[in-house]
Amino acid sequence: MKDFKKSVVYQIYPKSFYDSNGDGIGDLRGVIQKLDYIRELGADYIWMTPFYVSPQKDNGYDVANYYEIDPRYGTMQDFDTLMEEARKRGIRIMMDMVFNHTSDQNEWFQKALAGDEKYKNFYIFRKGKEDGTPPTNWESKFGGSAWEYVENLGEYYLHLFDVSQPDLNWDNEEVRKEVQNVVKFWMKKGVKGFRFDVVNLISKGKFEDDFEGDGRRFYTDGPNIHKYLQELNEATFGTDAEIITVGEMSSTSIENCYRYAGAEEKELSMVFSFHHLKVDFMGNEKWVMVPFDFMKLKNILFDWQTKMAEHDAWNAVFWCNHDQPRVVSRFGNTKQYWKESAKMLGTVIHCLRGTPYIYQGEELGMTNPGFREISQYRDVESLNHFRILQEKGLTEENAYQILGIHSRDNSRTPMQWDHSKNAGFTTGTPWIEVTPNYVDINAAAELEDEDSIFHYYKQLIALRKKYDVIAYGDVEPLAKEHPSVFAYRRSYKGESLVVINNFYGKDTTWKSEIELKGYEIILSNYKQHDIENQEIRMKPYESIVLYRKSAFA
Ligand code: TEU
Ligand code: CA
Repeated sequence: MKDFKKSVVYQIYPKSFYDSNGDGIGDLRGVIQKLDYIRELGADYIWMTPFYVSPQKDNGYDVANYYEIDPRYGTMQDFDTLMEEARKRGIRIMMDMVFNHTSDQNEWFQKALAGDEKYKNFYIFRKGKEDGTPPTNWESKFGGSAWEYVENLGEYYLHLFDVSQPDLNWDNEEVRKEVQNVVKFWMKKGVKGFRFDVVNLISKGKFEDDFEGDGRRFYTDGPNIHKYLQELNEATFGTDAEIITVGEMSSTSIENCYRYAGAEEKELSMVFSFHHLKVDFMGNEKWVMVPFDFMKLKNILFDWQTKMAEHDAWNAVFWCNHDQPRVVSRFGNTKQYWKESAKMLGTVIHCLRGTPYIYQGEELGMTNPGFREISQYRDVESLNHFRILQEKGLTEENAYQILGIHSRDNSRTPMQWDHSKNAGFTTGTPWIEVTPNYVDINAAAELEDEDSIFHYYKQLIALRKKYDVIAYGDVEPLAKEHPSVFAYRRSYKGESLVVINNFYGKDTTWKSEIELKGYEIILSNYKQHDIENQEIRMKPYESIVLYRKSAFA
């Protein structure tokens, strides 16, 4: 049995991973062909974003049929082969379960639209206000109203995401049973991991106008959320101790996460939270251009680290996924210190308390693509906000700059396999353009180079397996007030680990508040170090991981 505290998850966005048949779209056979690459890296699980039948309005997060594979990605036979080939390599598959909403093409929604009462009650239909406006003033997370009017029913339906993604009504027991059946179906196929998409939004509270925000306070971590998760756990994955689960928690509170991911609670193994990835927002507003706030980043991560530990609850730790820009472009340096900063960012995350997630290409230091034209963008959220920003009065140029920083397409460009045409991703025309720097930044080159970011990530994964303190240790923030150093100590049964990182491209000095005698360096992105007594002079983006084992444990 795998221990999720010792495990690392590698995230694959199948559409952009590897195309096996030249149609420009990555597919399951492509994933099979690259399993040895993931084994080489050393990841234990592969989380794959959705590849069920879907019109792809939101790249698969709009599910039309939960029981079948979209032909673009392959067949059920390909899926079975993938499971088998992964198993042979000691890798497990984690499926993405999208249960807050379905696609409007899902047969349940089609029946609802046709007026079938049973299926209307699978979704959230409401009459408009007397003046004909939507039931509440809530905003969709992808822009515009969260309600869509259906002429022939004379009612609106709720969609927290795209208009093509109607929200399911979890207060209807039949919906909860249907969802359980989906999980059971994939469990029977041998799936040992589940990621639940925006699962803390499933229990809607009161349908009231929000005069303080966009409506999220009425449906986030809603009234029956813990009950519904416990019920799902008990009826499905809770019966198999080998299964690990992670819930994606949108705008959640830490108090709720103690329960979602608490060792004693029967809900989920761990949670993704996003507060640390809003440090380059203005409040909740993502579509702005502001430098990231390092002190805020540090405080949020430390806060979650220490409080989740106090409550015996478990974090997923990560910088990147298919919704986030590339971290080296965001918090690192893509020019002079590309390699150093990518390694430093990896160190910060992988030595924290929690299960690390690596998003495809992060282990290569892939960057944002630098798109300049709206025709290069594919993401529904980006396309909507490009329009909304200009409606708000921003110039087109400004809108491009903001998209260039925050668009989800920044992470969705094809995986950079080698320096051949299209980065070796496809022999056809890729569904989204390749980032031009693939000629230098690619897997083939990094596999060859012992000093590459790839090999550094490989070491980070190996260290977690080797040292219990990384998997199980307590966390203690260090250098809290330092304006550029991110440091912490981990401790476990006489082992201790001190992780020190310079988050910026300038030299800096830190005088450690703890005794550093007796430690050895087990990992660093530099060969030379300048440590004298308690004083550490650090080079740009330098990372040092120190380890000590006490003889008296
Ligand atoms: O994302 C949830 C979510 O709210 C954000 O990631 C969102 O995409 C963005 O931050 C808004 O600015 C999940 C999936 O990961 C995402 O790909 C889906 O589009 C979304 O749910 C809907 O299923
Ligand atoms: Ca293909």
